[in-house]
Amino acid sequence: MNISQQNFEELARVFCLPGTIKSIEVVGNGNINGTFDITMVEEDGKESRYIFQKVNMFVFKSPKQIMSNIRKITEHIAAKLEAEGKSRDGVMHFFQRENGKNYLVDSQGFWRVSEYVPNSVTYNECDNLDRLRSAGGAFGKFQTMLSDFDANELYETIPNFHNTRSRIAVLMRHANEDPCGRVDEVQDELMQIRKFKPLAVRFNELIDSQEMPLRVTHNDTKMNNILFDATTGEAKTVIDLDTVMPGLVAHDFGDAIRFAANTAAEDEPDLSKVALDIDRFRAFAEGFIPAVKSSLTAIEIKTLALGAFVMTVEVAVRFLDDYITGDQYFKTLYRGHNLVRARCQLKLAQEMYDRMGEMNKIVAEIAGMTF
Ligand code: GN1
Ligand code: MG
Repeated sequence: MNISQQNFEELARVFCLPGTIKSIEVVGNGNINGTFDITMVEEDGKESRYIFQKVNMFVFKSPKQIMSNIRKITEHIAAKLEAEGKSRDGVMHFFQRENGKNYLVDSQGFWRVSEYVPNSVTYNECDNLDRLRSAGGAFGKFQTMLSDFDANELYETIPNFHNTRSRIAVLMRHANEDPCGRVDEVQDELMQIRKFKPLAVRFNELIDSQEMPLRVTHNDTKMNNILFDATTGEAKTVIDLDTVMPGLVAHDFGDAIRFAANTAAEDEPDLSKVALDIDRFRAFAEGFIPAVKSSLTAIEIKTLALGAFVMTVEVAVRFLDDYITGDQYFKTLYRGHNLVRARCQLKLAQEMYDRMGEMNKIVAEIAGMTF
């Protein structure tokens, strides 16, 4: 990506930000978009920070639709926070241009600019149980805030995003086509996915039979998609709103567990380090379940732990699919990175499969239910 200081100066001007750019830092957390932390300084020396983001148009085919979704969602949440007398820092804020648009398309791509939430910090490490509990509360609260939001108002930003059955079908089709000659080396992984499939498509069945309601969900609940207050350690803002669309609460719970309750990083090559940390599972669940419980049906609660397994298999499928089709979707740092990620996720999924009973017991206990 060849973006010059001049490009950023131009963006700052278009989004009506005062001052000149003092520094530009690349934020390396996400696997999809390009994110930059920009500090601007005004004539009187006043400094302000902003987040500039270049949206990945290979992944998001209609970024204008994302920005329309985001505008509606953030306005909905901001109104609720205001009614509760809470700070607006609890929801992201995007800047508008003079013409009212909250994005700009230039020769480099699709850009948006958001406020930097003061004194905030993100974490990739998930070993602090209090922090996990707080993260669970924040994602749960986010879900509850949107429980009265009409899903028909939202575009489906990535069709079939958490359609596990379709994700597996696409992978198997690409495995037959073998476009990059990489399928020979992934036979064990494909076999494991075939073994997991009957349980991994359980949500498809429950949606098809209308036993499970679709809600407005976040759909990308990694720990690093939360801003924490650097002083108090409390989770304060849920970020990365690109995939907010109709989904299952179990997807949000499950994806968060997939990332946070892994004893290793999502792309750990040494599989002996990869395991399910049940204390972390419990801590996140202790934050999440009380925040969502009152609006959920019994089956939604009973399938939360299953969500962890399903989301872990699903992302393994996505990483493996990206590997065999030439690493076009996720950012990769080295050849084989997506395969390493897929193997790590499959190891974790196996752990979850083996320990489903333990996870369910904890959910039942926290929810005060028997199942
Ligand atoms: C991507 O952008 P980021 O890093 O928050 C991906 C998620 C995956 C995740 C795996 C739009 O999230 O679905 O679970 O990587 N986002 C999109 O790390 O595909
Ligand atoms: Mg992210």
